[in-house]
Amino acid sequence: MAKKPTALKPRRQNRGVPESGPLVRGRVTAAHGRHSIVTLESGEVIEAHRRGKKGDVVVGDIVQCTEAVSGVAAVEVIEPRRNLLYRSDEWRIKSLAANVDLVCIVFASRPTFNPWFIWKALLAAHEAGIPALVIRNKDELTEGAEEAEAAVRLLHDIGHDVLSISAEARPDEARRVLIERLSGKAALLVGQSGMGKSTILNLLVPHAKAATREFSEALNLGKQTTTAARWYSASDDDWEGSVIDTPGFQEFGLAHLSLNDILRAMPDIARYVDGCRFFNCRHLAEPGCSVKKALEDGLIDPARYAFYASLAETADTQAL
Ligand SMILES: Nc1nc2c(ncn2[C@@H]2O[C@H](COP(=O)(O)OP(=O)(O)O)[C@@H](O)[C@H]2O)c(=O)[nH]1
Ligand SMILES: [Mg+2]
Ligand SMILES: [Zn+2]
Repeated sequence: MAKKPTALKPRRQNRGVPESGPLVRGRVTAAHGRHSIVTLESGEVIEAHRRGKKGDVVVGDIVQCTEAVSGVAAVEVIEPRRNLLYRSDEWRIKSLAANVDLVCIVFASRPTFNPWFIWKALLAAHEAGIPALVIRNKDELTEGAEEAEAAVRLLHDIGHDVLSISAEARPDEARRVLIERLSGKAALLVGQSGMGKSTILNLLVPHAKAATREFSEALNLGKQTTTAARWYSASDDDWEGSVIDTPGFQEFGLAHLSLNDILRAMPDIARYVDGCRFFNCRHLAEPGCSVKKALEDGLIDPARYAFYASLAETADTQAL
């Protein structure tokens, strides 16, 4: 005899969720330790804290919070991240931002730029699975222009996307070409300090300056205005999208990448690995290396090889 079906009972929706009430959803736009600023779906901006030993939130995270009590809420859920861009140093990995559509690497001939910074950022973006765009800013300057042009040419030859603008000398044009590329996207600006990231942000999101002050007040950062990434959304007549500004750090460490990761992100080197005598060749000093042969034949840019070698010497080869 068929069993009588048991009546369906509504499942109590309180797994891991406090009894205090429904959760509200929003985007983390600034974070400092356990403190964060969240823009809710309603448009309201609240302060939210992460409690206990749970992982920290990252700018760009979509979170679910308790309803704010006297302006402060608790982050209960961090929704799965589409991607996470990070850099590392010898000691630790530093998350930069999550859920980003495009990494914009900004450089300029002045004050000074380091091609390795650009190349490292390109590797980090590749590893995180995020498309990248290199932006040469201040292109009206004649000092250092030759070096900057050579850097652009090399990047272009490797197959990277490069744009040349002047955020100050030709702001309207810069705004137009950037909007064309960034429309509907969340674009993260990275680069050494002084390259013009914040200038580009202000060009794209005119209310950003005021928002920066509000972030600092809410997170009690005082005058320290650029200690971490900040997410700004634009919803103007001519464009919609988000721009994430970051402080200018001098190094973009890649200690988290394996030799294989590095090669996958360097097609100008990887193109030649097939002829190596040893399958586990690191292309440094091994005999019968087809990468070294291509370098000697002038097929690989010597600066790119030097960059590869410096990373490969310390990279983890276990994954090879
Ligand atoms: N000549 C020139 N200077 C610029 C341009 N864009 C920005 N700057 C200047 O470069 C300096 C650093 O800009 P900032 O946006 O703070 O750089 P960040 O450190 O990358 O955020 C500022 O003095 C800007 O006025 C540009 O297109 N041309
Ligand atoms: Mg800045
Ligand atoms: Zn080799």
